[in-house]
Amino acid sequence: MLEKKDQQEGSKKIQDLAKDTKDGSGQFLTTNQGLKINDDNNSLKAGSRGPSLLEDFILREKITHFDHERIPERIVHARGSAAHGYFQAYPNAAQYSKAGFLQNADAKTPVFTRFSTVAGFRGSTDLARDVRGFAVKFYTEEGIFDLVGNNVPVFFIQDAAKFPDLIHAVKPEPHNEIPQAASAHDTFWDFISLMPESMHMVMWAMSDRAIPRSYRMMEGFGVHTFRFINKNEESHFVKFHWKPKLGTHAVVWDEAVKISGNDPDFHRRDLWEAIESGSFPEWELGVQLIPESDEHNFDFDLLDPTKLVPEELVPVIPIGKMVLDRNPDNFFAETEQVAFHPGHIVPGIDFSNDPLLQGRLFSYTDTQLSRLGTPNFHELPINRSVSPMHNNQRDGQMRQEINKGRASYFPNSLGGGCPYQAKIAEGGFSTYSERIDANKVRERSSSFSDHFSQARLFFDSQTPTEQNHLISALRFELSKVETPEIRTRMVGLLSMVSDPLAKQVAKGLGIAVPENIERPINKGIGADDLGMENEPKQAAVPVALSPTLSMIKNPNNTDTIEYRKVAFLCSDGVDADSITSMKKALLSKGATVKIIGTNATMLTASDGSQITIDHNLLTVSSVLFDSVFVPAGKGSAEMLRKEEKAIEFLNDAYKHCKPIAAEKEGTELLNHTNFIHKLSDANRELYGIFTSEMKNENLAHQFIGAMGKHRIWSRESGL
Ligand code: HDD
Repeated sequence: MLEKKDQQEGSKKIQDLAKDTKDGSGQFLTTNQGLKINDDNNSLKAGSRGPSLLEDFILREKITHFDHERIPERIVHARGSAAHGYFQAYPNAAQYSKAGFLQNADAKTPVFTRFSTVAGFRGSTDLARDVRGFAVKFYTEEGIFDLVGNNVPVFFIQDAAKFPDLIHAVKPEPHNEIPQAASAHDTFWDFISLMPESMHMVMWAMSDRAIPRSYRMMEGFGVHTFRFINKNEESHFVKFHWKPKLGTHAVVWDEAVKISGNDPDFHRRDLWEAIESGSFPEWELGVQLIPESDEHNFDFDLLDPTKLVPEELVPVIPIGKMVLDRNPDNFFAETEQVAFHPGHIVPGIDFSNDPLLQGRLFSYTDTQLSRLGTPNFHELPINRSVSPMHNNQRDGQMRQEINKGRASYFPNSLGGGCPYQAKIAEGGFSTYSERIDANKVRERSSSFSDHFSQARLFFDSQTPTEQNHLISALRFELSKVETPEIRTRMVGLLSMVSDPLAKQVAKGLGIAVPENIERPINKGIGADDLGMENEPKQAAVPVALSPTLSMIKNPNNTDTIEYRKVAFLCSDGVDADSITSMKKALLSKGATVKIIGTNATMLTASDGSQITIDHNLLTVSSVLFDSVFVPAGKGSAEMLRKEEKAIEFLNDAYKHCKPIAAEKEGTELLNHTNFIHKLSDANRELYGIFTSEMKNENLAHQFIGAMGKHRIWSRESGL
């Protein structure tokens, strides 16, 4: 939680933004030129029924501005949400990198963090099966540092040259612009089936990682190997990890599809409401550090972005935490105009030669030129540094700064030699002096050619539940593919990852796993064209299983239920005490309770008291909640029994493996569901159904315990 003083004053960045923040309350309406407007409802006309006059400069200004309100959306990651917060280093961080923001454990560095989906347009659903962007802008005292990562630690391709192809393939098809925010179509799988290097990332994208429960429950990764430079100017390779305090959790696919209809803003709303309610999302920043001398000690290449470094080989060391504690004031000015760039670094951090990263270093400034329209985008309030910024760059569209003096060049004598260069001791940035001795070649290193071992490590490390979800996702996606050859090629590639996986997917598609795998390599689309010297090979991975790759087994998950949303299904005649006692127990653990009623305003409880309804049953579904409670109350249970939507609510909650509790007469409602009769009294609790015919203190305890496990996965396998 923020200290009171910080909340009032805001961080240095919030104070910086305040210079440009405007509030019209208590003010006159004016034109952009400051002229007070007397009538904003009527245009200037020749007579009250006559034609409008061109002279109407007030109308023209208003309409012209409106006509230009939109800017091009991001070519990827168009759909996103962001929040302000701070990063605070742990005392150990200073030894690993000389970066200023890692030196002082008492200092809070302002951050602005944007989460996004990749493929969908700006208005698409939050619950698309997709990778999520996880981009953090650190406003450090030494300049901006952007950590522009994803919620998946690897990428589809190894070289930036393939990025436009990948994105063309996954975006809606060019002839009919279908489908929106979905990879389940021919062009995507055509491309993937010809790109064996994508197989590891495909495993992640088809796993439940691609349908997170919340932005607050996602891990984040810098993906590439970067460098940390310490005070002795020594370099270590570094991989960045964000570990969420609330654990890493997902929804299930059927739920994702239904959320998209019920509330396409589900993740955006979740982030916004959590921050508004004071339940601030938090992540720990961790690093895997590898000395330069160990660069070649792995069975994969550290420069290959389709590989991760298993945590069992190199542990993640926590070096700080990020807390998001403030929603933006204005979506466009902040979330839409923020410009990230993996090339924004500070002394103490540097790049590796990962060819994907190297290409990104060009792309991000370039894209802002077309999106934000001018090289002066760094002057936008959300993008400007809180550390002093002076140079000899001048002019350009929308220039805000008024630079004084005659000298806009360096060296100069007319300006006293200013602004002057900083020595390294004064904080001047100097690139890590890496020795390079090589021929110029357009090639890919043979050390990049094992495309399957880590894909298999990922699949094998999942629980059977997660493996089943992954298999279903592949069956779904490939069933949407219309070209049979693409399906066959994909199943062939999958068999290089895992036989059981390929067989299961093939079964769902009604095809056989091809005996002679038609690898692209054999069709002349492979090695040479992809610049690979060798055929895709398989190397032994030194760990057989990596539990951190599984969400269900993830050792970082805790049993917190903070800000989990619980639906109380109610109608008139509900028992007010039953609501109060369960609510009290849930709130004490940080959960949120919503009263779902059969109208939009008030319920009359059995004791005659009035209870405010949060949502009319008509407008919500159980997919929007983490668990369901049916309180006691004969009248309420009888009314709900007649509501088809109430029964569907419970059936879906059961199907999506969510804990369900019911008290006294509330339990009667469960008799009308499609699951209760499959369960014996003895195994109900095992399957996350908690009922008490009598008032029972234990009920809340059991219910909360089950919510802490996120889902009751035994329902999928056990029945
Ligand atoms: Fe990228 C946006 C993450 C590869 C080119 N990328 C963008 C965003 C994220 C990432 C999170 C959204 C930032 C925001 O919220 O504004 N991108 C990644 C990761 C990659 C990656 C983790 C691989 C490890 N990207 C990548 C490549 C290229 C790009 C190889 C081009 C060669 N990415 C872009 C872009 C975007 C972008 C076109 C679109 C909007 C923007 O930059 O500002 O330049």
